[in-house]
Amino acid sequence: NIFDSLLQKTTKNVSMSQLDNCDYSDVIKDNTYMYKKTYQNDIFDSSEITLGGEYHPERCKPLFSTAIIVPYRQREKQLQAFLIYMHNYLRKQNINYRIFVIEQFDAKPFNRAKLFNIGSVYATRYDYPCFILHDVDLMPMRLGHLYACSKQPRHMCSALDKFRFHLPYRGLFGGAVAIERYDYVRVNGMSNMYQGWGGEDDDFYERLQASKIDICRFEPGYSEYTMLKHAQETPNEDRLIFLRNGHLRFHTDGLNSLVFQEKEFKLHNLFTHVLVET
Ligand code: UD2
Ligand code: MN
Repeated sequence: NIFDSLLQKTTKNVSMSQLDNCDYSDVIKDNTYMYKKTYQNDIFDSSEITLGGEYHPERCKPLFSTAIIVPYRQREKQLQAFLIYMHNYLRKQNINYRIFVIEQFDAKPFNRAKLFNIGSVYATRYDYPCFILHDVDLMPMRLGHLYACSKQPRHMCSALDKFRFHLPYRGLFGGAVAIERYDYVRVNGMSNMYQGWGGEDDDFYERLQASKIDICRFEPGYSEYTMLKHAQETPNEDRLIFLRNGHLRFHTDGLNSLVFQEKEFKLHNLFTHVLVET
């Protein structure tokens, strides 16, 4: 039933490949526990990952193309761990993907949601039809959580170790979510106004609700995530006020009002790096 909720096909229309379609039935049945604390010491084999952190299965034709978008600033160790773990994890899923790291260059409070909007612009340039909006400190523990878009936007990390594997509230839509580009654009992306910690994920959920787009989740057994340890960031004092009147801004604050400056764009071996002033 996981498979039923996935889109039939969200791949980029690449070449007229002679290969057979990749088979995902094994992947989604495979609930192997992937997470181990030792990944940092493993010898990393980067074969088949191309410049910019893209992967394309070579033995079969992928049915899913996913842009993994990661908002980032000053979490070097976490980024290192994330890239290594995720490339090892994702290459086992037979999907086509690329990792975009959107780094905030300025010293203003961190603006997670705006960085996702910026990431969506770059992912669109690379023609990705499916976005996974992903915190840098989260790692999926079970192989079977396919990194593809479902028909409905999906909250992926619903069984997080930090929350003792329980969902704190039904409308939680933070951490790691999968959403089709079409739906992301339809709700005008996320708000650009949330600076500092908190609220931006709830605002995004409200946008989906207002457009009558329901979210979904896979079973908890497939949604176990671990969060790397870090200090609590400084909360945005205005977040509750913003949230309360957020609905007034859905159509004016988001992708259609996005302004930013690209400071640097670089293809690294394991990721596409976009450095921006917000
Ligand atoms: C929760 C949410 C997260 C977000 C946040 C509020 C879950 C599991 N997580 O995470 O999605 O809604 O609350 O904003 O529901 N970051 C940096 N550098 C910084 C600050 C943040 O790179 O200085 C990035 C990084 O990708 C990080 C993410 O922003 O993982 C979220 O920040 P957090 O991890 O401090 O927030 P947390 O764990 O409370
Ligand atoms: Mn975190």
